[in-house]
Amino acid sequence: MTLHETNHDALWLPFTANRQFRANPRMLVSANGMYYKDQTGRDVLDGCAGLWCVNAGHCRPKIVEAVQKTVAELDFAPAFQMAHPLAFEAADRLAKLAPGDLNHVLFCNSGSEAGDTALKIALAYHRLRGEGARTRLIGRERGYHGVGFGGISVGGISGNRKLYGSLLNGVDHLPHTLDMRRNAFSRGLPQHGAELADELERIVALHDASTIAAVIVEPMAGSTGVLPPPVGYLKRLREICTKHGILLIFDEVITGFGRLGGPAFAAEKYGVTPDILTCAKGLTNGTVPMGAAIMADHVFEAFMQGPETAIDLPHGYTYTAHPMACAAAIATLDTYADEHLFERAEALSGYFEDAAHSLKNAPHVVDIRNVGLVAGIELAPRNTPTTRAYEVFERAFHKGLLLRYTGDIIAISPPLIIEKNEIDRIFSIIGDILHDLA
Ligand code: PXG
Repeated sequence: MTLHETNHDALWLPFTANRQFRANPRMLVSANGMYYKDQTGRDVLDGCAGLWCVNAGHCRPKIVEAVQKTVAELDFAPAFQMAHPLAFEAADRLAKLAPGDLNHVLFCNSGSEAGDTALKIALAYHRLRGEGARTRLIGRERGYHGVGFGGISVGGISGNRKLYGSLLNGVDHLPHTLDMRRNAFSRGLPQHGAELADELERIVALHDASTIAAVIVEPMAGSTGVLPPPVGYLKRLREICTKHGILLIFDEVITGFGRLGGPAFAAEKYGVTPDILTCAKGLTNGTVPMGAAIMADHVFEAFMQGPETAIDLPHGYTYTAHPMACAAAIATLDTYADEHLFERAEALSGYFEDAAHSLKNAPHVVDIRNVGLVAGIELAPRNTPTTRAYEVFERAFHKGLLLRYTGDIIAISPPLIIEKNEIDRIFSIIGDILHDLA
């Protein structure tokens, strides 16, 4: 069936203006390396690694072959009271990549599931240790932890919450860390704002530490427009959590797998180890859906105290540690290592930063934020917010560049295999569009 014969009404696209989209669909049909091809055969430079996930670039042979081989060999294996060798290998590889004593991996199928898994483990951890009153979960304004009920409850995006009823109760939020008055056009981590972590002390004073299970934050908020943490902020958050016996969860769904340059995870880059770390996206280079929650020793051990014959965690999914996902994860981690892609991201980050900040004086730009191979360009909103950034996104696609936008912020997060001339192209296309834009 050709695209013309297909009834476009059947597919409901998520996080999309469906009626607007159907009038003028943007369709991708294949991908290789840094490029997609659209339905007209045009190359589209991938400026956002798909959806922040294709860190090694598209259709990498080692990953494709591993998935193909596995699907023909072991299409499915149950994960409850059963396992398969690739599951153990993938978990071991991931635990070795994670910093500190983050040694115990539970697999799931997405970042949303990873977030809800981490929150459930935090609640159960306290209960098993005799502190069952610790039920409060603390998120952060402008936080994104996926779309499960747990994730939207601790998440800090009103648009993702307001339609869905009362959500989890007993949730509070830290303030977000964006401060354009003091930090606009910071390069890398902003200097001001570490003291915003002290707001956790205020929340503890209000509710009492004995009622708080966990704090969950993205080390760098991605979806709400690239908000790198102020210098010292994450360390301060860690200290306050430790002082009060509160578990710290880092959601590294976007920041993981070299996105910020250097080590695999932001936790290691900033020298702050959480009690639970969640990841997804780059774990399989986007090829097969997979997420994971990685627990520190003390968290895992709390679940290993009951009778040996009792199930220690009543949680998991039919597709936990799916063979194809495990094969993809192993081959992805091999590809990252073989090609030194995290180091590459670090080495390119200065060039990328200069290119991003070259748009400082372009029309409409009110802030540029960056770290590693991520940049956010914030535009002054029109009377109808988000329309300006949407227009940049749409015009860029027609000029052969895929971007993301959120609110009036354009997000750039290319695969880590990007070349300097492609970095130049991304920012020169954006610059041209901004000059043409009302
Ligand atoms: N946590 C974080 C920090 C995320 O960024 C999720 C959890 C949820 O992951 P799943 O796999 O359930 O979607 C995410 C997802 C965007 C964009 O353009 C970001 C995400 C997803 C789609 C679009 O900002 N992040």
